[in-house]
Amino acid sequence: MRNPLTLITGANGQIGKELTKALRNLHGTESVICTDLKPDPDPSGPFELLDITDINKMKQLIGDYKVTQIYHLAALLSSKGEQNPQLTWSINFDAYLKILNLAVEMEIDRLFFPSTIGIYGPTTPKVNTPQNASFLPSTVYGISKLTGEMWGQYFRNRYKLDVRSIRYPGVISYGTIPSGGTTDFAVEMFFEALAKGKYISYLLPDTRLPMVYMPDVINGTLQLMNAPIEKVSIASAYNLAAFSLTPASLAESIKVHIPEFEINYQPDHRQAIAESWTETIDDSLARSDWGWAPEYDMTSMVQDMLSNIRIQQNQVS
Ligand code: VAH
Repeated sequence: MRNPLTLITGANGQIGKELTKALRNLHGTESVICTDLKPDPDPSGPFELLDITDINKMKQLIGDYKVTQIYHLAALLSSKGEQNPQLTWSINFDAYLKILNLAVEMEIDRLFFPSTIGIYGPTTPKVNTPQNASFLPSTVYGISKLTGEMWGQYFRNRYKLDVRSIRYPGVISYGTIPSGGTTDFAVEMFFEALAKGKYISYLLPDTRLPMVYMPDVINGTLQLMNAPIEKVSIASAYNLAAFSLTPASLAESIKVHIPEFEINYQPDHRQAIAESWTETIDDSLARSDWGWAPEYDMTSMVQDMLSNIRIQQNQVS
């Protein structure tokens, strides 16, 4: 494969910011072109405004920068996506199908598509969710991502486009606070515990969800993208997770470090979304195909989150 010149959509987001750092460390700042709908207040390298529904602008950027690989992260997440289903479909799917066609036309070497545990639904086995099962997602976010998975597999089979994808569980990180998701509580809780000593959870205490810590997300994503194609047995999307937690178990883990921390519960519309997903995942195919092996469990993640948020806040103050 040619020396990668990477274009990232949704680069200002929770995963985009961290992936940008990792790719620029690997390949050099100028080899990663970040794009997003809004300006990056703190760009660390090439940045272009891009509305991903503007496929002509994307084609122009790919040509201008001689892009060889794309990480297409731009999307509306599960909770925000329900506020405007038609817009969510337009952004999360219609735009993606145009990008798949553009990737073939522009002979892109490799394309990453983030899928999600949001593709699981009420008929999906809740424990040790298999790689293949009944998937009837209840959100437009999940429907758009499941459809995207199937089109990615089709473009690999029909047009030999090298599409790679992971079903991300809830992603926990300290660099960028996520928004519009159902798993955002697992990030918000840390910041509120440190700032106010209390948190009101929008999910019930025993709502168990699969999670992964950002360093493992980045390492796993790059492992998949750098794996020899013969190791990538599927182009739909790999199940992946590191640990599962509930709002109550995460609160208990935080209390080990902040004994005075208090949590209360006021479930909202996101409770039904969370209950439509699953609790634990079988990610054995990712482990056997390309060596997925998370380093962080909940205990080590909590320790790392709290210490890094404290460092971040001392730097700001
Ligand atoms: C969301 N964080 O909550 C995203 C994710 C597994 C959930 O896709 O919508």
